[in-house]
Amino acid sequence: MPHTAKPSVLPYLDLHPEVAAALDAGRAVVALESTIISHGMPFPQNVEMARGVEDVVRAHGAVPATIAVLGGRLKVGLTPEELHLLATDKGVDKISTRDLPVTVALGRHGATTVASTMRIAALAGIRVFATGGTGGVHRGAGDTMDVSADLLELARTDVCVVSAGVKSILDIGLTLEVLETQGVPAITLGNEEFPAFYSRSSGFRSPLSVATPDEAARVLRAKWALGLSGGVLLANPVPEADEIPAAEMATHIDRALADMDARGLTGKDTTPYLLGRIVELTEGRSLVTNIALVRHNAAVAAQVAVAYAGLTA
Ligand code: PSU
Ligand code: MN
Repeated sequence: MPHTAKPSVLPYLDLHPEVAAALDAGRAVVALESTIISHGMPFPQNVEMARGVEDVVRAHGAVPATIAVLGGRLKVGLTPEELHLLATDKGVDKISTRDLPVTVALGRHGATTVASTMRIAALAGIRVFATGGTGGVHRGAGDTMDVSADLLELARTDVCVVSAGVKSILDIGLTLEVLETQGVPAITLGNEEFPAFYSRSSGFRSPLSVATPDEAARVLRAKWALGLSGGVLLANPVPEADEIPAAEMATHIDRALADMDARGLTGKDTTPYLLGRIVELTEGRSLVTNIALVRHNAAVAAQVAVAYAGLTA
């Protein structure tokens, strides 16, 4: 068992042998989340995406570690059968950090969000994580107080999350404000504008930027060496060829939000509903974009992880 995992966690943790070997040897590992599989995309694209993203991580010289809770066990690195279960079993809950103790204690299955995946990655000693988009401050949060736990986890857990920015179903301006308040660097790779998931453009200037994955790795090294605990949000704009322009997305997002309100959906059900409704409204185009941006994030995360492993060797 690698020295990187916290001792009290070991009785609950199932590290895939390949992940354990890589962590032991100080090689690059990239964590991947599972809510995007169970609640973020339809079958069979979800399982194809999950497998494809693992291949992208490997192609860039790192070991993938898809994270979930299965039968109450913290799983870091999944078998093909486990990926399939997450992609098809309707009994798998979407679980955030608050849910972890219940899912573990009662031996349930849970697909982990960005927040809970970060926490489990950190427990296992993994520092770099790729997803699609992180959660943020929901529109109308002044009334609902709906602020994703992903933001709070970024404030306290030492993991770099590579995402395509923040979904424009959220209030991007307020999301950047909360990240600033909590001391989380929101850094865009290769661009001055903060990206909006499906679109490269959000209308918000990125608070910080770096030019290369290598620079991002140096930022991680400096941050944690200085004792500045907490995460980093590395925003990686969707490639131009795959983006849906912001003006076009705005119409679909307004419609999806109105439909969500009409159904009275709140809390953890909102993001999965909105993603699914936007796939319908764009006649499948948003799904193609979502898969493309996750793969792009996985490639960048692997490059950051390889560079970071080189700096800490
Ligand atoms: N990125 C995607 N698809 C997703 C998500 C991210 O491309 O489904 C998930 C992540 O698991 C993220 C969650 O943590 O959406 C945010 O949910 P909420 O807004 O309820 O915090
Ligand atoms: Mn929420």
